[in-house]
Amino acid sequence: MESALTARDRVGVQDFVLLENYTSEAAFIENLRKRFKENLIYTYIGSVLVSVNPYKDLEIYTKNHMERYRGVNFYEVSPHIYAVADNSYRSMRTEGKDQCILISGESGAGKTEASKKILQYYAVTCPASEQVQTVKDRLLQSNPVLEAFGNAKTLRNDNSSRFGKYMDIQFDFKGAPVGGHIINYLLEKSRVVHQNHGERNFHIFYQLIEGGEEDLLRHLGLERNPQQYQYLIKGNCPKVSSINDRSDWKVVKKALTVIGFSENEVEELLNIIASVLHLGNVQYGGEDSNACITSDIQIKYLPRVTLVLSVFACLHLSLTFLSLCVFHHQLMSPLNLEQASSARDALAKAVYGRTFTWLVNKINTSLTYTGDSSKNYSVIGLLDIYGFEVFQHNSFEQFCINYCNEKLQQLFIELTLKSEQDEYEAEGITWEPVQYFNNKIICDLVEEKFKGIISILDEECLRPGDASDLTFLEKLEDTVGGHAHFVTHKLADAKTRKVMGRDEFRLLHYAGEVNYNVNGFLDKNNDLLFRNLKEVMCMSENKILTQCFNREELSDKKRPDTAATQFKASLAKLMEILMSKEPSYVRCIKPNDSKQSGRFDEVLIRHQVKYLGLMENLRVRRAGFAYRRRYEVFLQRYKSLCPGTWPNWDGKLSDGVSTLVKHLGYKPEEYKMGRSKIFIRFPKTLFATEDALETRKHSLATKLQAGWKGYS
Ligand code: AD9
Ligand code: MG
Repeated sequence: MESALTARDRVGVQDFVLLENYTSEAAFIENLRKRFKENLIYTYIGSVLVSVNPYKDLEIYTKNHMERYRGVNFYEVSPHIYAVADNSYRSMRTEGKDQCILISGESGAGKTEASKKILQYYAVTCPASEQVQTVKDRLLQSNPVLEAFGNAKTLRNDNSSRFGKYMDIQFDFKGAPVGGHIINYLLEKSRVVHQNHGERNFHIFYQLIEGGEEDLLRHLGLERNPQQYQYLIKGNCPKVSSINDRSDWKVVKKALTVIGFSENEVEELLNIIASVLHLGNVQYGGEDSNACITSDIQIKYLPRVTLVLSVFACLHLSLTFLSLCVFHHQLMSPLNLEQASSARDALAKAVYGRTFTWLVNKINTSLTYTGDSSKNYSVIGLLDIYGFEVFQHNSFEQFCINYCNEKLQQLFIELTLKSEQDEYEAEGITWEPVQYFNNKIICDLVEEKFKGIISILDEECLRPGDASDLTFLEKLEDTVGGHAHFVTHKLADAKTRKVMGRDEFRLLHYAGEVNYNVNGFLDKNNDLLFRNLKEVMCMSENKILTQCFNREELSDKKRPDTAATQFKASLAKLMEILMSKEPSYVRCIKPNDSKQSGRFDEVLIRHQVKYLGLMENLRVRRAGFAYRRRYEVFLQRYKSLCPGTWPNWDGKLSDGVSTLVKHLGYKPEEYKMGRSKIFIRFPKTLFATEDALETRKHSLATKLQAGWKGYS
């Protein structure tokens, strides 16, 4: 039998707090590497779970595994995502406090997979009646639907989430999941009309074209070839080897039925998807001064758009003319080619974006808790949001995504430090503060009122006259030019200037430097759709569209908030939601950039360890004490090592633990007794105790075996 010591040598420690040299980044990475090599992708830092994407299917998500983690204390079994799920569940049940599990990490690190594993865990292990089973099924089936419409292949991840998702799972007093609610954050709508090289549009388009039945495609006027559609060929990547669009289509269709979509609703939804593709093929010709839709294309595609959307009104006119209201007179002003193309693209983005929101609302309705009207359920929230992103070309979308990651990092810093501090205080243990980088300074740079980047962007969006992406850049230079985390070509040193365009600004994020190209910032932030296009959409007979575009919006004189301001407000709300719950963390790491199993790219991993703040996290956790355990748990585990506490201890728990550790020879400087927990200063103390336990088990097993042999 392998001794505990050799096993530790081979597979590393399962909790980083047990690392002897806990301040060494090299030791941290070495521990990750050892475990990764052994397919042990999970490791703790205290109660935080660090997960490394294996890029291969591991046999660790079976029903047996789920059972192994059910109701078992965190430290009794090896680290696992199920342990985090179970721990949150038990805290919710025993302490009655709402929980949330925050999953973070860069694009492709495994956040969405982790959130799905957690959901599956609850679906399998929680009690269920027939009604609950329906909720469980719907919760599970919401994933393929939302992924079809909200995920896409990017250069970083073949199944990249292009929207943020926060999902509440609601549990009744018996601990059964009885409902759910999803909040979605800023879908990357620009992908509908444009994709970078090597990337795709949202999965649903390819699924429909590859998997859709002949009759259906005929009805929608679609050809079974993605190359036919302008909106699908921008990235020159119609097929992805890891994706089977045809079988995914079947999964999505079934999921829509399970969630409760009627046949009519599915038909109308697909009409919208098809219409977006047809819209993309509408091309303009004629003089530059005014656009006209090229006649053969017009005949071929525009009627299809009007037909599938059931808009028999003047879509043609609205795509080539702008209607203006001047002195109470309606005037029609022709659009030039560029304006007409962008009106078409704006319509496609608006239709898709609003349909996505409709879809989320529809799923929410089907997940609505139908129990008591008073809220007598508890909640576990799952946050799976787009990870930090750096591409060759970064635009408004990356700016928003990375800002969101800054906010989450800030929350992590505040909550881990705060809760740690609270624990030391509650237990009456002296706290030693740890230095860490607080990224609040970057959050402020982006979101501060009047002076932050979003405010400046809004100001340029609202300013009549010559406002442009470049004047926005100049304003940034004037206002935040002196900020330590902001650089432009003009302000940069000679070396940086070489790698920066004149139309870019650089932010020094907590996770690294990113150059953002300002082209398109104003348009994307304005997110305007001509009024007459909205009017046409309101007239559609497609029931989904009439819910997405309503007349009230037309009479609203107030200019809607810009995209960035809406996003900022939704993030502020999200922070409030998360702060009101007890958090658990899953920190995902991507092992390499080539999506390969078995490759441990040290430089890439070191970078993530740094920006996820894992070393600081570990130092905070170790500030003074490597290990802490509630008295009853500690006693239960080790009581067999001391005749005074074995088999049962009847007295005060703390006295039992004192008796036990004295018997084990703990020196006074090695531990402290808190109010409800024992705090152990050095890992080696605990290792010695664990080894003693192992030896005892081994000798017991040997004796038993010998006994049996003697008996037979
Ligand atoms: V993004 O910010 O949405 O672009 P995620 O969500 O962090 O990103 P995702 O969960 O989609 O990444 O994982 C990327 C791919 O890694 C998956 O499609 C799987 O192929 C692979 N993966 C991730 N986690 C696991 C795992 N636990 N086991 C096996 C995994 N494969
Ligand atoms: Mg994801």
